[in-house]
Amino acid sequence: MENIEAIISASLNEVQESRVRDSMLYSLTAGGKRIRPLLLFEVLKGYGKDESIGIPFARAIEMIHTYSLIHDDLPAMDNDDLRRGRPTNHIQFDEATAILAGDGLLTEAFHQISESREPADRVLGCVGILSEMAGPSGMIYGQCLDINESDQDTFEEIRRVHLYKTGCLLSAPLMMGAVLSGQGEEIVNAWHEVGNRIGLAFQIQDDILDITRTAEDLGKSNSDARNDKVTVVKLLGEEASRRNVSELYAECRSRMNQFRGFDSASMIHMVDQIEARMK
Ligand code: GRG
Repeated sequence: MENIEAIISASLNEVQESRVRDSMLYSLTAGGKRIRPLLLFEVLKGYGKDESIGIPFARAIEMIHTYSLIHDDLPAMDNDDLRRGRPTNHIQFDEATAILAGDGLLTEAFHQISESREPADRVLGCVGILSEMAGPSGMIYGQCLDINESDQDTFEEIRRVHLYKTGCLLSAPLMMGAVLSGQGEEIVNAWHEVGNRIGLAFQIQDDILDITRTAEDLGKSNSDARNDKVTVVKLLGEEASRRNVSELYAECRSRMNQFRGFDSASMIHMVDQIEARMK
């Protein structure tokens, strides 16, 4: 299989040339960490499947993630001007094009999945998971809670925002990988639980990085600090937050070790890398 950058960059090769395609490609190829597609490939690898069957789904998840970042950066949302080390999409292009680029990435994601030649019940299972995790009962619900500050006073309320806004899109590739590997509902739900923990830990890490690293290091502006948002780190303090992150990743490793027929070595290596991330 080609490397992840080649796979993601080729996603829009068949799309009509236009300003909106340029704008989609600008953000899609801006050098994200590619954690979500890599998680999908790790699940397939662990179950001994040919990783290349995951390509349409890996592209789809990265497209949806990229669309969410483009829309999140818009003036009507966080109004950020730096993302992945570059001007945000609406700064580089314009607001209308950035909205269309997000819409285009979201729609094209499901077109990519339609190209899969895996058994139809598995493909359909993935469509159900991805649309639920990205949609109004998943990431969009999280974003809806996030833009309403009255929903974020307590630790539990903040965790709920993280679970939906961040966790759902990290659970989706794990769950899709399990479905494509022929796992049943119970195991797919168990992967969802792993994704929830990665999501919570990932977001707390993000909040720690926001106060310990510069915008230049991170390649993105820190609108949470600008908007004086309540975060887990502000509520618990940095030390307790770091402990919480370690505990959550330890739980993930332990759960991954318990999946029958799953060789967890490579996935656990990836979890170690996510835990050590500096951006
Ligand atoms: C606006 C539809 C809509 C949804 C917004 C995902 C999201 C919901 C907003 C993005 C802002 C944000 C801080 C989300 C939390 C998840 C998160 C930490 C995203 C950044 O993911 P990384 O670190 O980014 O994987 P890269 O750039 O590496 O891909």
